[in-house]
Amino acid sequence: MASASASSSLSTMSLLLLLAICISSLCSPTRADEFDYPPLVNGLSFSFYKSKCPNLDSIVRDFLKNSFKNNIGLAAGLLRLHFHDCFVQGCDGSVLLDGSASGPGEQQAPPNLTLRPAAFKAINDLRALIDKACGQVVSCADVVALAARDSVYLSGGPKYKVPLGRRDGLTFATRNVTLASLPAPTSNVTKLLSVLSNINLDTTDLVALSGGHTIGLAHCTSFTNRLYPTQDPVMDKTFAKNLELTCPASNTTNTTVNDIRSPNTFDNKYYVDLLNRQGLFTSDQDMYTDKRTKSIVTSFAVNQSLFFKQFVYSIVKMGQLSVLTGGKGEIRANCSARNGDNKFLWSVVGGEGGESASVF
Ligand code: HEM
Ligand SMILES: *[C@@H]1O[C@H](CO)[C@@H](O)[C@H](O)[C@H]1NC(C)=O
Ligand SMILES: *[C@@H]1O[C@H](CO)[C@@H](O)[C@H](O)[C@H]1NC(C)=O
Ligand SMILES: *[C@@H]1O[C@H](CO)[C@@H](O)[C@H](O)[C@H]1NC(C)=O
Ligand SMILES: *[C@@H]1O[C@H](CO)[C@@H](O)[C@H](O)[C@H]1NC(C)=O
Ligand SMILES: *[C@@H]1O[C@H](CO)[C@@H](O)[C@H](O)[C@H]1NC(C)=O
Ligand SMILES: *[C@@H]1O[C@H](CO)[C@@H](O)[C@H](O)[C@H]1NC(C)=O
Ligand SMILES: CC(=O)N[C@H]1CO[C@H](CO)[C@@H](O)[C@@H]1O
Repeated sequence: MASASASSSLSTMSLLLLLAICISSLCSPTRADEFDYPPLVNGLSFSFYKSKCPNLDSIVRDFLKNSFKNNIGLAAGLLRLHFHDCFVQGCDGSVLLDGSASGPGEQQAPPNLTLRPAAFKAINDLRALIDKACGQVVSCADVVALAARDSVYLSGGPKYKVPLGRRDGLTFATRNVTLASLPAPTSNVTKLLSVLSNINLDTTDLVALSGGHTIGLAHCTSFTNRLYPTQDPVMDKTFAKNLELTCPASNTTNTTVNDIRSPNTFDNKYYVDLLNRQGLFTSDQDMYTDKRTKSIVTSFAVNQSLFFKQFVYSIVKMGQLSVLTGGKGEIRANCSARNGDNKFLWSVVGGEGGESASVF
């Protein structure tokens, strides 16, 4: 490689170039830069906490790595939490608000009843660790986005960067707003595309983001519309028979896995399921029926790299939906409560300048 006789100015230049690349951290052993990213929203950046909380990445990664050893299902819970946060009035952490203080928040609306309590707990636990290391500088909405990212990576999926700098919202999402913002699993592609187009997500985003169903669980009630009173003719017969055993009409309290081929691994097998008519929800399987989405499904089923590449693009896009930045919103002391509703805030030291003072 090192050729002494080569033009010295050229080798100096390439050395400098290599150095420059290394300094901009592209030289780390595990690369996180192989993907295309959508344009970043004003106020968000990949290096937002670089000086304010230099160990943020490793705090989140190490905590989740440990947590997933005992409960890999938590990864699915955290990924879904980010989706719900972003789809309902933007990625502002409002999904985390405990509604009991000021009326029903997103947690009380039907689609969210199946969000995992362990995911909410993990966000609060992470928040406590981050506070201890850096003070109250990282928003809960950013913690959710980071936790979703690491859930994908630690489950076998792509390693990607998330832009940071979101602020936490002050507005509760009402039950109605939540219901209108989150599509039901009984939706067909027409309905899904119409919901997504309201927030500027397109057909490819729909297919790529639905790939989140490569991990996690679903309750029978999310898909028994395809079993009773009549079986959905699109569904594979053996698959349907097994689902009927898991979810007999007389008792639909059970759960089953979203992706029968590799339920805990973030891979492209979800799309292989769809090709085999083993998608769980109408919203999943209809993407292989509808002409607008069928070829995208097939392209992801045969090429995992393509799926990963598109998933990264689409989830970073999703992660920037209606974010609050700059001086908007706040940095919550407790992810479950707005600072103004937080009885315990007086005991918080090292809070973000000015914010705690204006609370009471
Ligand atoms: C396109 C519209 C979508 C619909 C209709 C939908 C619907 C659902 C439903 C009904 C469940 C099962 C809830 C239950 O019965 O327990 C579920 C689970 C899940 N969804 Fe989606 N989803 C959609 C998009 C997404 C997106 C964009 C992501 C993330 C990128 C995602 C990630 C997940 C995960 C990881 C689970 C498993 C959660 C767990 O095991 O706790 N979903 N989804
Ligand atoms: C919520 O939606 C229901 C049914 O569409 C409607 O009756 C109710 O008035 C709405 N509530 C609010 C607060 O908008
Ligand atoms: C899709 O669902 C909507 C209701 O959300 C319904 O009006 C429409 O007929 C359905 N389209 C097809 C092709 O099934
Ligand atoms: C729940 O699902 C399991 C696994 O498919 C099945 O063995 C069990 O009988 C189901 N429980 C009920 C109450 O149907
Ligand atoms: C359904 O099955 C579950 C688990 O087997 C059981 O705990 C529950 O009581 C059953 N519910 C009904 C309505 O039979
Ligand atoms: C799969 O997708 C990747 C990423 O777009 C692309 O570079 C590669 O050529 C594709 N592979 C095949 C076999 O088409
Ligand atoms: C955080 O806020 C929730 C909701 O108000 C409350 O139940 C909980 O006790 C608070 N946690 C801490 C550590 O203050
Ligand atoms: C809109 C939607 O997905 N609603 C579902 C939310 O979860 C409950 C309980 O699992 C279902 O009954 C709803 O259909």
